[in-house]
Amino acid sequence: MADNDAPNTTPAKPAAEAAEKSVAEKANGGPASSESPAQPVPAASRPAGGARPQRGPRRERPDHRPRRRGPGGGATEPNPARPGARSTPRVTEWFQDLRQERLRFELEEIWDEGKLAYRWTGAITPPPPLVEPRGLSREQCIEIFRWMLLNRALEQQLENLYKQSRVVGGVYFGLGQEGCSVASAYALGPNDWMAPMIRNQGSLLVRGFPARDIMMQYMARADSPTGGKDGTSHFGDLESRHVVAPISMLGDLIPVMAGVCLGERLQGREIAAMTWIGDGGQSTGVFHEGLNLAAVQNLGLVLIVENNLWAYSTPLQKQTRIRDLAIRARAYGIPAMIVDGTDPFQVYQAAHQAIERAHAGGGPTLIEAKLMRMKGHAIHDPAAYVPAAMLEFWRLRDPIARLEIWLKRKSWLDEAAIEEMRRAVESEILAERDAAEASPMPPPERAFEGVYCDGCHDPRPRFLGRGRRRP
Ligand SMILES: Cc1ncc(C[n+]2csc(CCOP(=O)(O)OP(=O)(O)O)c2C)c(N)n1
Ligand SMILES: [Mg+2]
Repeated sequence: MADNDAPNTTPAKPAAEAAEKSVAEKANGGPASSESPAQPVPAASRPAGGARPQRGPRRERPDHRPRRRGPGGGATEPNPARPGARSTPRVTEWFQDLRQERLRFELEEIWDEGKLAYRWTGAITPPPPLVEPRGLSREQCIEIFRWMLLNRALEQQLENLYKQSRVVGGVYFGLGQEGCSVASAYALGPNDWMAPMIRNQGSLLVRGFPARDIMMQYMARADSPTGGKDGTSHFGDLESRHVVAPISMLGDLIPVMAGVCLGERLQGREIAAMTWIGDGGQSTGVFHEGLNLAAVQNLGLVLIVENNLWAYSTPLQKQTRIRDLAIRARAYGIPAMIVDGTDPFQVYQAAHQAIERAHAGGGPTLIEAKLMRMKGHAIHDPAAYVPAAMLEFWRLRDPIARLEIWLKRKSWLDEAAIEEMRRAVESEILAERDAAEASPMPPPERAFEGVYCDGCHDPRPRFLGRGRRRP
């Protein structure tokens, strides 16, 4: 497979580079420089692990109307036929490919001893170095690395707990996707919203959920975010962290998050609402409906398509004939970016740009992150259908290993410092596991609580028509 559907605008055109540069410069309060790390970006600032984001001052838009901007994030070109109107942006303005390497491999369907199998052909080459981070300081790069280590250590611990029969239900892994989960959520500001999917445990950690919450949830303990009533990562926090819980029906989070943006706009605020979807989930009808709704309403949806090449046992080739899922954005008139999902700096850069656009009332962005699901669909799936050579190719693109090499080359962390960080992360996870295990199972009666309102709410219509009175 070679990804070849995207418009040939790469490497980034000068206009796109200039736009990115100005975003990065704005964020840094000065020109971006890889040698002199930038100051922390306000949109990325967040409380330390476990702390809750505070609601800061918000941009008021009293007329409730979004600021109209071109999908490229900047103004579109004036339309000479209709003075005052703006013409449709050119292709180069809607599409950016930030990648350093193009993937060239083939996956063929074969019959092996009467069984369906796949053959992967391609060169198993090492990846290029990570791109220079834009708008991220040295400390922030190291912080991202630490979140990624924590993400992986958490999932390893979940696997152990499952094998000890302590997990109720299955376990889903984001192995190989940690850089994407972490760096995308890292770009969100405290007033933005997110809705993770099952592989985005890293985003939950970045957003301030302690690892014990995730473990307790998987073990259905009484102190878990859902009090033991739901499992896996099916929990959120609407009050302070602005996290909508995952929805099992793939694609449904897209219109929900579009609705979150609309709700905020009706209260005078332009925010970014990030959610993730897979290559398989992109085939649902609600993906198209939700994205179109966000597009026509110019809502600040930041949709990250994690193209990990498999949807359960269905390879991308069987899902769609296109290879670059980002080109679908064109159908909705919204901008798209392609990033190497194993390079956290590319992911951050794209997410940051999309979030800035959302804050400025510039509407939705679709970001396709190319990466690989390095384990089965869930813990029960050994993924024997994935060819070994394909895994070998992607193992060289392990996001943690790539960032580790990059940090060492930069002399920002040496071997000893990395070892110490790994140990600290490991003991943090063990302490979190002990705390999670100390939580009891919920009492059976709890199953009857919270099903119907028993006086905890005062349900009344919030928005009444003119002339109507509250009952
Ligand atoms: C609408 C809908 N159809 C089918 C499923 C069952 N299902 C759950 S996950 C999954 C595969 C999803 O693949 P993808 O979107 O590529 O995400 P990945 O698991 O690779 O991260 C399927 C088919 C579902 N949850 N929702
Ligand atoms: Mg997939």
